[in-house]
Amino acid sequence: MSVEKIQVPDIGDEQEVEVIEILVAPGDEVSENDSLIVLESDKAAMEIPSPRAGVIKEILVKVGDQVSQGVDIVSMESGADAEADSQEPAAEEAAAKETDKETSEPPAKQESTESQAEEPAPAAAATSSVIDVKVPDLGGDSDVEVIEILVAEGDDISEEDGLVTLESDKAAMDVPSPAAGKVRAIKMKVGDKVNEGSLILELETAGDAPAVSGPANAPEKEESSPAQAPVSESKPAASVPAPAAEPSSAVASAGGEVYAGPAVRKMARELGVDLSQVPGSGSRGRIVKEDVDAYVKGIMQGGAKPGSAASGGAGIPGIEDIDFSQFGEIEEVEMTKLHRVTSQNMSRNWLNVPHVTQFDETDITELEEFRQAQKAMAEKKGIKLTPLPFIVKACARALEEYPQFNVSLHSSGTKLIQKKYVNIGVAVATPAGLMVPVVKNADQKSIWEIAAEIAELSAKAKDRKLTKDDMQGACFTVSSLGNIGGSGFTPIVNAPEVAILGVSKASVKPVYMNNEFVPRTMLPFALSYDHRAVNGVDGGMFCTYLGSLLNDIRLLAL
Ligand code: CAO
Repeated sequence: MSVEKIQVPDIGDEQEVEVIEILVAPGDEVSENDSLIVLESDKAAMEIPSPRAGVIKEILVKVGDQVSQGVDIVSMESGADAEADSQEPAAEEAAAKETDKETSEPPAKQESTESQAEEPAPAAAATSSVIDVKVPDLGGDSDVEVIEILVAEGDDISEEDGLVTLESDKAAMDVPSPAAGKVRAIKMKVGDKVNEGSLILELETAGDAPAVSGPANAPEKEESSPAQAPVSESKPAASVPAPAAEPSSAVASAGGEVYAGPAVRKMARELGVDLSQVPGSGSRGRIVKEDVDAYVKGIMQGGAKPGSAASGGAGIPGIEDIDFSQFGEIEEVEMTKLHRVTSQNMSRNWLNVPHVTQFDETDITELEEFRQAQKAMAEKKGIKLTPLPFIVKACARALEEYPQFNVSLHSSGTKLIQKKYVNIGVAVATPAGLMVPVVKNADQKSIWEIAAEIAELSAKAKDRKLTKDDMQGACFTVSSLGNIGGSGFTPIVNAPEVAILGVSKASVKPVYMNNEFVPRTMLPFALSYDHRAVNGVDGGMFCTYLGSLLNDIRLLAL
């Protein structure tokens, strides 16, 4: 056994590249070719593989370090066959393993391209000239797919601007322009399978551009043409990076879960976007520029607030508009303002809140008997006594018992705001849409008072007479579909509240009690909560407690 240092292998002509991820930790057992770190230049991301199996002893770089060929990455204890005294074990091992001459002798290859580059350029035209820009050295890859065209015909581009993104099963890479100029004609399209030397585009360059035009697909001319020399000479990193470092392991899906090309990574860095948060819409989930755009747009519009009803926001691709008239008669109907606001709030809440919904049911036979017995009194008071005020009162009591449900999350993600008051929102269906007026201090009110207030608020809601104050300050919401039907639904938390109760229709069911089935009135309900604020055990306890209060309403009097 020997301990050796694994170094950054030949990484083309890149001088300094950034360590963007460390993929191993001390004590890790790695196999030959397991990736150790991810490096990223502005042209490519690459994983550096271990040249052999071993155990990681020490990590010698950290994220953010700028490294170049020969820099120590890790120290590793490897088997007896490991040559500890190797000057450049990674590069040498990789090179030794790679029988392909092209990849085992990258320096020679570079030299040869450099010598091509050094060939005297034909007298530079004083006026503009057109050069063929071709796919550079692909590090042994062939039939690589064009997954993005980054320029359009007529575009003025600078040297180094990305032209196309190519993707093999190991890497995605942007091919940079060898010179500044105007894109005259694009010669490939997304989906094409290309190889080294394939014509990408014709570029009109300024007079003394370091390139001259050459007929496409003319290898002879291509080799001797200075037009190609800059591509292969000065941009080898645009090919699959680090051919000497096992090109088979150089992948662009650097950064663990993140699958994005260098141009997208650069864009994300510039915008401060965490790519791990961006859903990719490209092939195999690859993140493309449009995904980053959509993500940023979603944030700018207020977190996950959608730009339109069809867009989910938060980088989620929108749903395309379809011409439904092709299937039959249609009519476009304007949404009311209330409907639009509700729609946006629903999306915002759905996308921001990690929901859990727990279902339960409780025996309200006695509650119903009591309620029926109060009908005469209710009529006298001019109040309609439904199960709802009992439910609101029971929720208020449960919030007192489980104050972890009476909180809001601070946007910093580091604090909870604990509320010491108990206001309950009640969802009211109106012809214009859904409204949620608030029964304030429900914990301090009698069931009669709550019933009267719900009646008043829902009448105001239906008449569009609710004030701002009527609608503000809820700690928790009750949404009752009990008068309609259904045995359960998953209500959406009305953020910044952290929980909502969905009530379904009570019905008489056979319940096994005291060794026999007896008819009981069972009320199904569902509690949705924000799992960031509330854990499942609390959810279960809240439901059980709420059920017990409705099962025996005498408990509400205590
Ligand atoms: N099970 C069985 N019957 C129920 C019930 C339940 N869970 N809840 C209410 N009922 C009964 C009532 O007792 C009443 O019958 P009686 O007159 O015989 O007593 C009948 O259904 C109608 O009740 P109601 O709807 O007039 O009164 P309510 O207090 O239950 O609800 C209100 C008031 C304003 C909340 C309700 O009218 C409403 O708008 N509900 C819709 C809420 C909603 O849209 N939620 C979804 C939001 S998410 O899209």
